[in-house]
Amino acid sequence: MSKLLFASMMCANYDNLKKEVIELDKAGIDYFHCDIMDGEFVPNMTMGLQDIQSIRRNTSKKLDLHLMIENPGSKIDLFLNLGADMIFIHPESERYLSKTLAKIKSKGIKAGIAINPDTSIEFIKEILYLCDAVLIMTVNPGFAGQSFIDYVVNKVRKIVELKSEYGFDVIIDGSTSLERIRTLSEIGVDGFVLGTSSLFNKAESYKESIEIIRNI
Ligand code: S6P
Ligand code: MG
Repeated sequence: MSKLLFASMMCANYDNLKKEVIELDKAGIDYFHCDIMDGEFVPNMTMGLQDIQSIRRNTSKKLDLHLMIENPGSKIDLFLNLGADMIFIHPESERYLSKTLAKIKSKGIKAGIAINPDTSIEFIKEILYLCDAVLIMTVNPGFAGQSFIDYVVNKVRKIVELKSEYGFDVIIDGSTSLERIRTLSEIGVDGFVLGTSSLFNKAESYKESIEIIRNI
């Protein structure tokens, strides 16, 4: 089964960001996943606008932004001209979801929602028809290297069942080990954000790791 693979760029080596981007591109990654945090919605800060611009300059592959910030709608203009192909906002921090999703789409950018482990399907159902993708967090957002939260799998199954009715892709973000990628692919998940659990800080090269993941 073909899977969309997203490289979680907050896990990259920033001493050599350009080299990292070129290697991941050559290794066959589909998306460069950029985690943007504000220290408010999540207790951490990671990538900034200049990091995204640098990545954009060095690859023609797709790039997505995962905005873990308060009131993304009030800052969305900052992110619309960076060359992103897809932008995820969190419904937990946005009062005007449909308005912000529509604004993203009006620029020809795919729009998606990212949902925390504890966010219910009922909470998001109304706006699923506007989503090109749903990014399901299987860790609490903010940090790499956390443990997978098992109870989210039940929700993943239910969201996958809604895919054909609403027409969105389901992507998993958080602790996506090879074993998890295998079981979640079987359920019908379309893509995975790859961080320290399966791509970065490994003995294998990016090319070797991506080949292993594609062959699952
Ligand atoms: C975390 C962020 C993610 C992480 C990724 C790290 O808030 O949204 O994209 O970078 O989950 O992966 P791992 O394999 O270290 O958990
Ligand atoms: Mg992310």
